[in-house]
Amino acid sequence: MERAFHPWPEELARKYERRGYWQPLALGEQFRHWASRHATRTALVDGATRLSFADLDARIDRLAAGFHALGLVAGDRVLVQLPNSAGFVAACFALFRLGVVPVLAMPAQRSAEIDALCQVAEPAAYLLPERFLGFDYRPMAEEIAARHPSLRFLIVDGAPGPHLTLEGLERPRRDFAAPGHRDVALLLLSGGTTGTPKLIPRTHADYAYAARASAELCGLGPDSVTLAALPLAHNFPLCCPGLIGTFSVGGTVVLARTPGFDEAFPLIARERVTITALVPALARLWTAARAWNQDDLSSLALLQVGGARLEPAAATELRAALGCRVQQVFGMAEGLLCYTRPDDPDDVVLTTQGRPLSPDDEVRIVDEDGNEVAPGESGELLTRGPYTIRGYYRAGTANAASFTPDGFYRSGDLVRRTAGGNLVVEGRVKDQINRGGEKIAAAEIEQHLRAHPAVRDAAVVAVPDPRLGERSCAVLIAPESQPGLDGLHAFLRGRGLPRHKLPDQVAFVRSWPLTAIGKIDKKQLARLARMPEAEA
Ligand code: J2J
Repeated sequence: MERAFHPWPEELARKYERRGYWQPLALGEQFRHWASRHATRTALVDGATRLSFADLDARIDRLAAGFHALGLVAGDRVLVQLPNSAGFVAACFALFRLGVVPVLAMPAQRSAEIDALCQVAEPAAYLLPERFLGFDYRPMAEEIAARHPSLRFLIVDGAPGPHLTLEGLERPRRDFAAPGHRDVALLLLSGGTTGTPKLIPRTHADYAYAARASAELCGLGPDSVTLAALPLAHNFPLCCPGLIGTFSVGGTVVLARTPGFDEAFPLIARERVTITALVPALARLWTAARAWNQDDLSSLALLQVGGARLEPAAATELRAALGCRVQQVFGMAEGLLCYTRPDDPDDVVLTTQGRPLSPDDEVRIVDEDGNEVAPGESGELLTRGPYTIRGYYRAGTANAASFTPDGFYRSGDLVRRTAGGNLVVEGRVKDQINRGGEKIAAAEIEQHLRAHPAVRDAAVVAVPDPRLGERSCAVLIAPESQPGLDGLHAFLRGRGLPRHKLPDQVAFVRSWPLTAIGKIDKKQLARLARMPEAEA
C-alpha cells in the first residue's frame, strides 16, 4: 500500500511543539478540555436542539463507545457524508477520541465521487443521512457498499430501517487510549477539480492549531456565536475558525442545513450570530436579498468570505448590505490560511486576500522554473508550515507533482504580494487556454470582460479546436442585454487586448454551475461551451 501519511521532519515537529503550535492533545481530548472549562455554556444549536458543552461531551463519549463496540479501531477510516447536524459533530469527535479517521464528504456528492473516495480510503463504515434535500442516500450507499468490500457498516442518521442508526449505536461511556497528537485525525477532500479526488491527511495537533490560531486572529471568545452555513465537511466552516475554533474558546456554534439567506437570516436574528463564513457566490445572493429582507442582523460583526475570488465591488456592496466587517480568507484544505485582519484598512480588506496565519508559514512565489519572482510580480504560490501537509494520502507518484523535494506544497494558485505584504490571488496557474501555442490566462480576460457594462460576471474556458488545439469561449452572465461577439471584440480591443486574446466564441448562462462547496464549476462550463448551440 502506498504511504498514507508524510510526517513533518522531526526537528520541525519539535520546533512546532516548542513554540506551542502543536499541543500534546488529540482533538477528542481537546474537546474534553474545552468542555470541562465551559461545561454549562451552549456549544451547539441544531434546530430546536441545544447542547451544552457537557451534553455534547457526554454524547461524544457514548458514540465513541458505540463505534468501539462495532470493532472500529484506531487507524480505521469512516466515510462521513452528513449535512450540518448535531450527529455530524458528535460522530466526528467520537471518531477523534478513538483515533478512527473520518473522511469528510460533502452531502452534494454522488456515487461516482463517493466510489472514488472509497477506492482510496477503504473505509470500514459509511455514515449517511436518511434523506437530505429530497435525496434518499440509502440506495446509493447500498450500491456503494456492494462494490467496496471494505465497507462493513452503513450507519444512518435518521429513522431506523434495515441499517444501524447513529442514535442506536450509543453505549455507556468508557475510557479509551487516546491517539497521539501527531497522528492523522481526519481526511479532507482537496478542492482540486480535476481527475481523481485527493485526500488530505490532517493531524490532531496541526488541525487544532489552525483552529485555535484562527479563533484568536478573528477575536473569538466565549460570547461568540458562529453560524455554520457552508457544509461542515469543508475546511472553511470546520476550522477557520469555524466549528472547532469556536469550541476552543467556549463559544456557540449554530448549524444551518443550507447556506441560503432564507435559512441563515432568521437564524442570525434568533441566535444573535456574530460571525459566519461564505463563498462569494453566496455572498452575492445574501447581498441582493438585503434589498428587501427585514431580519435583524445587527449582531453580525464579521462576515468571512473565501474559497474563490471576491471582486472588490462585491466586497464593498456586501459590507454595506450586511452592515458588518468583511474578512477575506484565502485558504486551502491542504493547509495554508491567509486572512485579512479585522483591523486592516479598507483597501487591504476589499482588494487583497490577506496574509498567512502563522509566523512560521513559509510562502514562496515562483516562476515556471521554480525561481522566486521579483517583488510585486505574479507567480505560483508554494507553501509549507506548521499546518500544511507534506503529501496527500496514498497518492503515490502524484505527490511528486504537488510537492517540491524540500516539502513545499505547490498550490497551483497564481498570486502576487503587495507592497504591504498581502497576497492577491490572480487565478490558477493552469487555468489557461493554449490557443495554437499562445498561452492565455483566463483570469486576465475575465477581468476585462467584467468591465463591460452589460456583463455581470465572466468566465473564460478552453474548447477543443481542430486547428488551434484549443480556442477560447467567454461564458457570460449578462441579464439585461447580451453583447455579440463583434461588440465584445471591439470593447476588448479598446482595452488594449491583442487579437489572439479575444474570445473565439461567447455563450450565456443565467447563473454559474457550482461545485459542491459553491465555487464556479469550470469543468461543467467547458462542457457547456463545447455544445454546438453555445457557439456564437
Ligand atoms: C481566490 N481563490 C481562493 C480566495 C480559496 C478557507 C477558505 C477557503 C478554503 C478553500 C479553505 C480563495 N480567493 N479568497 O479551505 O479553510 C481557491 C484557491 C485555493 C483553493 C482551495 C479555507 N480561497 N481559493 O477554498 O481546498 O485556488 O479550500 O488553492 O476547497 O481555492 O480550495 P479548498
